Amino acid sequence: MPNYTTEAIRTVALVGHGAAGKTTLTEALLGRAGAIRSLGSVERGNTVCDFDPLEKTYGHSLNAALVNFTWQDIHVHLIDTPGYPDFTGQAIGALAAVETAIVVINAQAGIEFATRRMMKWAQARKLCCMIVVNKIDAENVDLPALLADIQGTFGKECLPINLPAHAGKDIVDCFFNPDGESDFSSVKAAHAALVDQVVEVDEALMAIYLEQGEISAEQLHAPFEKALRERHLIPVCFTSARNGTGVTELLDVFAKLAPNPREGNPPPFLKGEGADAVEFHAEPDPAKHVLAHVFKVIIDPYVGKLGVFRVHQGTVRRDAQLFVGDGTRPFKVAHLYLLQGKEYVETDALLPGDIGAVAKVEEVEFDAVLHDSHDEDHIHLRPLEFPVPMHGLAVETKKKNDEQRLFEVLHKLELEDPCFRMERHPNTNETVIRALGDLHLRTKLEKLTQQYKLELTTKPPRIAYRETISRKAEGHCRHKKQTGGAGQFGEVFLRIEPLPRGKGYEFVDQVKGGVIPTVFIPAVEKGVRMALDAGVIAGYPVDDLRVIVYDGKHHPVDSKEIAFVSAGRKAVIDAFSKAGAIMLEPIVNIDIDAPEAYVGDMTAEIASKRGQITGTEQRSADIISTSGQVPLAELTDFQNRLRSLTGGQGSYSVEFSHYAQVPAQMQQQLVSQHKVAQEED
Ligand SMILES: Nc1nc2c(ncn2[C@@H]2O[C@H](COP(=O)(O)OP(=O)(O)O)[C@@H](O)[C@H]2O)c(=O)[nH]1
Ligand SMILES: [Mg+2]
Repeated sequence: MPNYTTEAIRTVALVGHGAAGKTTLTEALLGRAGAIRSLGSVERGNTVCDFDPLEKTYGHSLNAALVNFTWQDIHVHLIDTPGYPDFTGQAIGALAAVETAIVVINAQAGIEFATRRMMKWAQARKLCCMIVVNKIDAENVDLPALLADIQGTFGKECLPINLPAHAGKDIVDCFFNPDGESDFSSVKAAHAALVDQVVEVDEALMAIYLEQGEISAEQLHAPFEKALRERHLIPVCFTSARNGTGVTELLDVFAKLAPNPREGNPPPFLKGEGADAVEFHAEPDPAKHVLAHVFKVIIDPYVGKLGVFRVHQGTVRRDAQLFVGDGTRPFKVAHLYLLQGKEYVETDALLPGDIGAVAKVEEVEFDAVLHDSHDEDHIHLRPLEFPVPMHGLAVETKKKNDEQRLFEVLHKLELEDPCFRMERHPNTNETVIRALGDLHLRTKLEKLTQQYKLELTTKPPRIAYRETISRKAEGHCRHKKQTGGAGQFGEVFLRIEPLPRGKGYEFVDQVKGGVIPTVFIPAVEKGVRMALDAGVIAGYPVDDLRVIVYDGKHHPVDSKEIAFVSAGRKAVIDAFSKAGAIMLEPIVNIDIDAPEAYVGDMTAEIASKRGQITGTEQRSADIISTSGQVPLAELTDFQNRLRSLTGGQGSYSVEFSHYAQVPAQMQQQLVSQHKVAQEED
């Protein structure tokens, strides 16, 4: 059994914009706590957290990495997350595993895009938040101005819990110290502001404070945690990860002030499915049934599949039997690990609050709940909201034999990353991978080629156009072949009618008197489907139409399935040619978030893309969201366009809305492209 208790555990995730210094700070914390002997650096590519070869190549984090260390008998689980927007999914997953989100701000760059974004995600999950201002050693840093900016953006409840002193060489505590020297503001003022803020959540304590004028740190502890939980307080700390200033003080903040698993907001579990689901409170009691949540899956080339989980209730022991979700067969925890960067360290038991991993369990998936009793079936965490991957690329293996392996590997990558998706488009015969941005896609491709040795070609994915008709029409085909031996005969009369948008395809058999024998009707439909799936005018599947077969002829000897397949196919093509064929394209809802100054550019951008603006909305202090509808075909390369328009400060999301008719000129283009392609074949 562990020689510590749940009360001695702290769980924190470092989040924030890229290059704020999260990975370096993690290294410094590990060093100061004595968990590593020498400090690595991001530049040399030898930090504990950026161990992936691709992270070394790019010089920044691509994955969430876990470490743990002990400081003054307190066990800290820390998750270092990537700040680059393409890898947000990793950071969001990590938020499901911790009590405290630590938003790291680069003192030199100030509040950045991902700073805001991560603060928003952390608040949405009701986490306790802290801010660490890092790089206080750097040049051109104006800390008082930054602090004012932080308070202006995230609220007056952002209060310094320590302050730089002696020209940034030291950090002084302002919570336990009522007075002292500091470089700006004053310890006394900061202390008073903290106490004032904390007692506001506890009326009885407020009365004592008003009466006595001072209050002990012990008395403040419980209301301090309450203020964190209620977001009535966001402590701000200062560090230089590079030269170690403030690192010990930050460890002290973890140990003395960060919430333990009983003090944070309870994880938002739900029991039951859909609308019937009710809130469920896990209790961080080691003696109760086990309840753990898998917030990350790693496919390790040597160890296999690892499910990384946070224990919320009960004790997970090696050799225990655990269920995955509603699964009926338990698995045995053959190996139980603590993660230290790329190292897996075996352990025997994990308590509520601990973060660890199980290996080689096929059923374990991202977001799965692990438990040891059927009482805990149907429990899941309130779903995490991830950005939807829309950035697509069509991939194909150079060797035909590799195709199956490509699907398997892509499936693995999907399991690892909730913001990565694979789609198969049987109609266009394309495998499309989707991710959050260019770099995200590129890292996946590199993994496919380098780690899995797949040779690939890529191209932009085809837009999923559709064909349909605008009026009723009749079609006919008499299929007849008499070349020596047995002949082929089948004749089909049919009618096609347009259906409303989104109604798909209907097939109606109105043949009377067995002129086409019932056994051959499926053959007629098969032929019809072949034509419609392949597309008639431009090679895209046909949608929104009804096909009514009403007459035909057969021959007692020469009628065969193949004859009716062929007749059905040609009859429907015949009808299509008279039915005013039109083409449809996918329209998406788009939301673009950008600083206020760019709103004009954003509306102009949507308008120039055959789009329509549906509204604008204030998202936060200076971020405006512009919404509209745009044809998906217009959004190829929009990511790069937005990046250059807004200097990287814009983000967007799209979701499918509906199909709409393409302009006549585009239709002509698509039809002639198809003709050229067919002639080449
Ligand atoms: N001057 C200075 N540079 C730092 C500090 N912390 C990190 N850096 C540098 O900032 C860059 C980004 O650091 P990194 O830890 O990768 O940031 P992350 O993207 O937030 O993980 C690296 O070049 C670090 O050496 C600091 O406290 N002071
Ligand atoms: Mg990093």
